[in-house]
Amino acid sequence: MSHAVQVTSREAVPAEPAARASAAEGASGAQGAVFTLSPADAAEISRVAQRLAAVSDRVDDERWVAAARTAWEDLPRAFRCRIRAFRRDSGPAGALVVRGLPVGEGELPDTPTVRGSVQRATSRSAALLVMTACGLGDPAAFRAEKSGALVQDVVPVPGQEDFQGNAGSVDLLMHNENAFHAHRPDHVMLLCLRPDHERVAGLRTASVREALPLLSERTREALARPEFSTQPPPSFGSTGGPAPDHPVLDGDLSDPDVRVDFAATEGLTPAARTALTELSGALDEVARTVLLTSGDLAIVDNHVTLHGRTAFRPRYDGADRWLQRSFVLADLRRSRGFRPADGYVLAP
Ligand SMILES: O=C(O)CCC(=O)C(=O)O
Ligand SMILES: [Fe+2]
Repeated sequence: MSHAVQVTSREAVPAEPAARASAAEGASGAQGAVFTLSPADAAEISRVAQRLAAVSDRVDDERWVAAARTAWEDLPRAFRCRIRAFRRDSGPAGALVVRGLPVGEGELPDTPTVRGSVQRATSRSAALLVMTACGLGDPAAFRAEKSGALVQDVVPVPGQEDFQGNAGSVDLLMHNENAFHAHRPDHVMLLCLRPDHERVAGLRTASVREALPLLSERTREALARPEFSTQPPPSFGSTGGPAPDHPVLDGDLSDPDVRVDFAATEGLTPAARTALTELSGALDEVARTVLLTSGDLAIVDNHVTLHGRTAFRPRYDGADRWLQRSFVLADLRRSRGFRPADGYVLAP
């Protein structure tokens, strides 16, 4: 299972992002790892999610999250095993798409169009996200972003087309989620309720595991020095001062964590700036694009994989692209000092 790569030579290990796509379990092809639910498992998940949605009408109710943790145990074994395996090892692509989740496609209301839109009321899709968060760790949110809701809408907003955030519809640059934050999510989950009209909006993911062999040793060393500064994304309000300077690559440098947001991270030295440019090129070379469709859940390992989105054209007619998003913290206790009353919301 080791992802350690030989990093002694620039050409040592060619990445193979263009490997054949395959829907097989664990396959890591052009779309990364894909896990397709059987119809029987999807039906069982639907029953569990509907039961859970009926337990309370409020998502951000700690008792509902506790009920979701219990309900996770009732989900089909194959699904739980795949999620838990991904938690242990997110693979070369550091991302997994689960296909065929029951999001109630035919019964969905119009896609929201307002900025900061969140889901406070329980629903089948909210149940799916919060149960899965409990399988990966615990759900979490940030008070300063989308009002700290555990289930957030990712929808295009009129007038925000050029915004570098999930309300926009131009290319969204590659980023680790909340890269500036000491307790950034361990996993980002994006559940597709509706694709865009033209089916061109692609979730892009790029793993440092696959980009690393394309980087020179000098670049890897430069990225491992704490010579980078990352600003909070525009979706955050004020966070009370700048985050400390940090390295982009951290940990075991044969399988490092990556921490960068190409819209918010700057190199503080000429070598750091050059290294960022090289990293960006390498990530682009290994990036995968997946056109999420209704019932697809993308899970991104935010330690090793960046994500972004290709451009699309919203119509604001109620049938636009609609994802729901939740964050996961693998070890909630570590962020206790940021979470008032031991809740799920980090503040500031
Ligand atoms: O729209 C997408 O596919 C991804 C947006 C994004 O980066 C996010 O919601 O965190
Ligand atoms: Fe994001």
